[in-house]
Amino acid sequence: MGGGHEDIRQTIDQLRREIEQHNYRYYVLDAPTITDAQYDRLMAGLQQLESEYPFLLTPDSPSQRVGGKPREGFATVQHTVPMLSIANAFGDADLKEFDRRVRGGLGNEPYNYVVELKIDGLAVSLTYQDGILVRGATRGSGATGEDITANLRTIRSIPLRLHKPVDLLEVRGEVYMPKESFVELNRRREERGELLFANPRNAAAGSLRQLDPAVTAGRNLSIFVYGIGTAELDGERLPNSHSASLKWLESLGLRINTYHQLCRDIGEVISYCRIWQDKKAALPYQIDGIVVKVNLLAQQSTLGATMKSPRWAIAFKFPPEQAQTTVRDIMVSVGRTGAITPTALLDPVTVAGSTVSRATLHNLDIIRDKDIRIGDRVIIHKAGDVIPEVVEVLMEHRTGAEKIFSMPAECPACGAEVVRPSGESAHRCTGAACPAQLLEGLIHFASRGAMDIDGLGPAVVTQLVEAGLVKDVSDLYNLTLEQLLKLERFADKSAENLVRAIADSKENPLHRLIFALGIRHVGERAARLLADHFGDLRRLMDARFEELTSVSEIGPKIAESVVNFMREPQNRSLIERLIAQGVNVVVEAAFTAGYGGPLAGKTLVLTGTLATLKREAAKELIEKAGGKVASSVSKKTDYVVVGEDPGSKYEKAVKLGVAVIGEDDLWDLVRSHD
Ligand code: 1X8
Repeated sequence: MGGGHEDIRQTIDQLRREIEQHNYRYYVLDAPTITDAQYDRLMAGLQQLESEYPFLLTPDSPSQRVGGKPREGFATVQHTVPMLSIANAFGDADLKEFDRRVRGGLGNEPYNYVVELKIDGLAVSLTYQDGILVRGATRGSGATGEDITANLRTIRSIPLRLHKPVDLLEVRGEVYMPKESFVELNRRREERGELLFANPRNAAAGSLRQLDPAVTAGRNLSIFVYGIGTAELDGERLPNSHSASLKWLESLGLRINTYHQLCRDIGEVISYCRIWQDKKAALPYQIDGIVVKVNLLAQQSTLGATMKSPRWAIAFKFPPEQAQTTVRDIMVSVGRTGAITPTALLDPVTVAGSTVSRATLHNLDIIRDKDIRIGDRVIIHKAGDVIPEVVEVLMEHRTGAEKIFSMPAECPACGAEVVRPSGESAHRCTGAACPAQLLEGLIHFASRGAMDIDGLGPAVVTQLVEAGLVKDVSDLYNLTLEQLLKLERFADKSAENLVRAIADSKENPLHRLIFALGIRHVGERAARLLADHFGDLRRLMDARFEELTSVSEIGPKIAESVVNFMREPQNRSLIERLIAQGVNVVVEAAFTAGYGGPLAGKTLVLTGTLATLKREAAKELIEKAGGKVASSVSKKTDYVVVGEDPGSKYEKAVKLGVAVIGEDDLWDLVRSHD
């Protein structure tokens, strides 16, 4: 198969290279050269071609990062070279003691150290065979870990293919969640009344432990690679020092942390640790110390390792940053979905480099569990270096004058009743026209990932709402230069830019609009799946629960939420207004899933092992062509697709006189669109 498609193959190949290059620029170099929308278009182009020519699909295609279906558990993998942990140093004395042992071990020959940041994430191992990512595993016990290849493939800074082929390469690195993503993830979870992650490391660990790679894909994880486990390479010489290894790994397209430095002695190491203790708060990811390594690999071998850790490395750990203060009051605020969040107002105190005067208390359960009362003396810290939180109450300071907090019965923004839905930890405002919810909804609509309207942040949105210019998101598209110029802080240029940015957002791909609508439980990934499947917002408006759940990865919770949202007359008329204003509500690709596809209205049943298609891929192929896959054969079945070793479904099809076809016939059907 595949002969006669050389031109298509080349086009697909070039698109893949181009997309991978933009991935590399964006996720590894942090220096993108195209906009998100342009990237989306390239990817849509590739997916379009791949759906028309599924036999040209390969696992290293950038469209295949999220593949496969949820699994039952993770397989165990044996690390060929054990993944050791590094011994800790808690102060200068420990570092000096480490240096004395290194000097003794090397018999007074000269040596250097490399110092690097210790990323607070999860250690993983990546194996490349002939330059292709074949396995990713957790550190686990160090001797054995878990196979999390499918999850690691979704991390865009992990190359699926190295820039140069190396026979065999096993590298180690740290997967982490950027502070900003951690804050955003917890904010969303709080809105939904879900359990919160304590810090970015737990969030990263939880995301990698997902049985469904689609969940991991939505978590914005990244990686820094910092070492080599095994490298086999014919002809070429391998690096002989740690600093040269880092350069080499970088040249292969792997993401290296740029903050590392050669130190001539332990004094320089100690200074480096001091510098980062003060500077670490400014990093976009959390670090918990500095890793110190002897640079020459030959000297590392001489020093060797104990059962637990190498003798040539040590991790300087930063002390945790906490502070004591007093809770003066507890106030509540209202989010986009009406979640009511309590916040402690504190006597100002410095923690991790900044003054803190409030701390989120998340929800009533947490206040009760920690027994936080107004007037309490408390210890606070910053979760993920960012979010001030109360760690614990200093009970020995209790005087008896402290006041117990209770949730208000009415929304502080609109006066509507406050309820606590069963099974949720959040309290919610029930007011449909609550101004606080409107404000948050508008901010979400304009945010990155949603409609991405430059210059329309929280401050401007507040201004627009207070001036009465915007009552729902569709009003944004009626804003005029004259109206903006009357507002404070707007000059000709900024007003023009905002009007243009709002107008430009009309051309956004459909999935951004669906996400921007703020339908509960519909995150960025679900929005993409819905856009791909329905192809037109008008079709999504009338989608039934059954069709929604038939979309792969869309479960009953999301489906129910979409149906409820679309049933609401206010939401329907909002969508009609957006359409009237010319906001794009269709997927541009010509071949939109389901709608008039070659298998539209057809029901197929799969049985047996197909020659080239895995079951999931066959299902996707059929659905992309507009057909449905059912699990059992009935008179309503249009075709039964039969592979090797078919089951009883085949016999039933014959008995009922349902058309029986093979994989080749399926391909023909799918490609038969006029
Ligand atoms: C753990 C870590 C290492 C490095 C950075 N972050 C970590 N969490 C590094 O080498 N730069 S090394 C390491 C380990 O060997 N357990």
